[in-house]
Amino acid sequence: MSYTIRPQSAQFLMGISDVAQFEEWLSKNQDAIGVSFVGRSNVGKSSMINALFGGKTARVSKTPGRTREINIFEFELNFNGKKCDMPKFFLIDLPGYGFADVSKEMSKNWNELMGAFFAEVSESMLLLNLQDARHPDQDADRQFYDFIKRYTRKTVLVFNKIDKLKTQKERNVLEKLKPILSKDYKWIRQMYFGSAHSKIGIPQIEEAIITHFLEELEMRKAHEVDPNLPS
Ligand SMILES: Nc1nc2c(ncn2[C@@H]2O[C@H](COP(=O)(O)OP(=O)(O)OP(=O)(O)O)[C@@H](O)[C@H]2O)c(=O)[nH]1
Ligand SMILES: [Mg+2]
Repeated sequence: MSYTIRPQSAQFLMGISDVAQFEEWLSKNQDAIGVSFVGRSNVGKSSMINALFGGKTARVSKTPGRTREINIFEFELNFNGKKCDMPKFFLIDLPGYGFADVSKEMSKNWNELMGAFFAEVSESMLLLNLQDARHPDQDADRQFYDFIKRYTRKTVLVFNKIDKLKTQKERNVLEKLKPILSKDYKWIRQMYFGSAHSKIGIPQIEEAIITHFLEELEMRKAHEVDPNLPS
């Protein structure tokens, strides 16, 4: 592939903790193209972001539930290893869901903030959902899909921490789950096995993200030529 994520190019822009702040960001970035990471607390969102974008882009936590804000970054792509002339893309680290110990107040805040995010953010924002390869398809994951199904986001599902699976039997459980999830959640486009630690699946996930961006840019170009095209 000629396009790659430009290593270490992700710049932190802001952390958003309430709906008003999000809407202010949105008013300036209505057609943002990007990728947002979401998953249960501790599933490895920040680690996966670091594996894809380089170094210490996002903070990795020892205690679950660390990322409570919407953390927004922008980053660039390389073309054949060199910086290329393209718009910047957004990388968004969303607060984790399904953390058992959060207070009522915190989970209310999550619902409001994520409700606004999924309802209002541009359709060009790819959703990258991480699930734990050892404990996939948990109640919290299903509740999350119930929560977002009315927004039908283009979604890529990654089973992270695959390095922790030691036997073929454990992998087979995931292989069997794939068709079930595709049937239940039609908006999932692709599923990958990944590991932020051993880097399994990272090139494939990177390619899925970039392919999405290129498609979005193509669609915009086509719309400029013929504004009547369906989006
Ligand atoms: N074995 C293994 N451990 C991982 C992997 N990815 C993350 N971890 C570990 O899982 C823990 C949580 O990682 P984070 O990246 O902070 O997870 P998060 O989803 O961002 O967590 P919150 O922001 O708290 O919701 C850390 O101890 C990581 O080192 C992986 O692919 N394999
Ligand atoms: Mg995190």
